Amino acid sequence: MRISLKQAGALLQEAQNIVITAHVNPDGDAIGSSLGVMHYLCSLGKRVRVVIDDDIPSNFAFLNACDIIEKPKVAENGNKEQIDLLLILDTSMDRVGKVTETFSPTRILNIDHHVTNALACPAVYLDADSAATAEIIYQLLRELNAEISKKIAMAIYTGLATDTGFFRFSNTTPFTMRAAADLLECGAEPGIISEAVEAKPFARVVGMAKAIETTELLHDGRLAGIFLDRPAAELLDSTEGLIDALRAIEGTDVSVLLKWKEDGVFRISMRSKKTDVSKVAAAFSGGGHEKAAGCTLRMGFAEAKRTILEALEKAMKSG
Ligand SMILES: [Mn+2]
Repeated sequence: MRISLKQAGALLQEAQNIVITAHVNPDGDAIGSSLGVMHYLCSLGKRVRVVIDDDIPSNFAFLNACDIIEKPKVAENGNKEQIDLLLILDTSMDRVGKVTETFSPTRILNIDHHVTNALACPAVYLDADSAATAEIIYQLLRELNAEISKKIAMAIYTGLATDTGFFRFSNTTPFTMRAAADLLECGAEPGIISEAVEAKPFARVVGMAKAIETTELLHDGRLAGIFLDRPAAELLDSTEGLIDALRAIEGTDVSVLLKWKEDGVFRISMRSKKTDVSKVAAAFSGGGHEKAAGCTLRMGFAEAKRTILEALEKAMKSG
């Protein structure tokens, strides 16, 4: 059921023992939103943990993310830990891994900005017009008259900045900028955040350069794609930022990155300037936004490449 922001705030205030989670493969918004709301709830004296079923990129060490965020530990006897509230951020329930097997919450609250959210949680606050879940968290804290400490400001600003490509993507609104300005006044340091978030090991920069060399331009240059089979994918420890490099190619509408995950499983990321790629992602049980979405294909490399290219071609024609 969809609820108002006020109702979401009331659910948070009523609960004492709270677990916050976000999607696997966590990004700056998942991590920043989680930590921002955690610091606030801790300041009210509640018992709060952030539990995410994945590794936390070391880029977020400046938020102490790697120390604070725990991985779920499923009990051997299958018993679940009783908690008051599970807060699921930046995704629906389907992408939180083993968190749902670990905790037995009295209530579940889902806050998200993905238009593809399945609305499966009993209480969902969804605002697909928000640039980031962090933007919703900012609004929520202002609604609750929360005092925004420097720690909270740093975390929320990180989510806002990463989901908007540092305030450059089309999801950036006047509200986003006002929220960011307010967060700067609360102590967020944009230089520290951008340096930390964008830092890459040297080997990755070289690996990215090699991957970019394999870029294929299709449909008169309107589609740019990188297709990484197992050997190519294994040379890269992360493909973070690779798709954004494609987005910058003049004349492109759609950028696609196909990457081997395990045998028979390929991860697809898509970005666009015009075409609605969230529909393409949804057709393969993925999700995202109109201009940034992703999905997983379970098939061989050649078939996965053909499948996603056909779907994108169709979407580009109809858009
Ligand atoms: Mn987000």
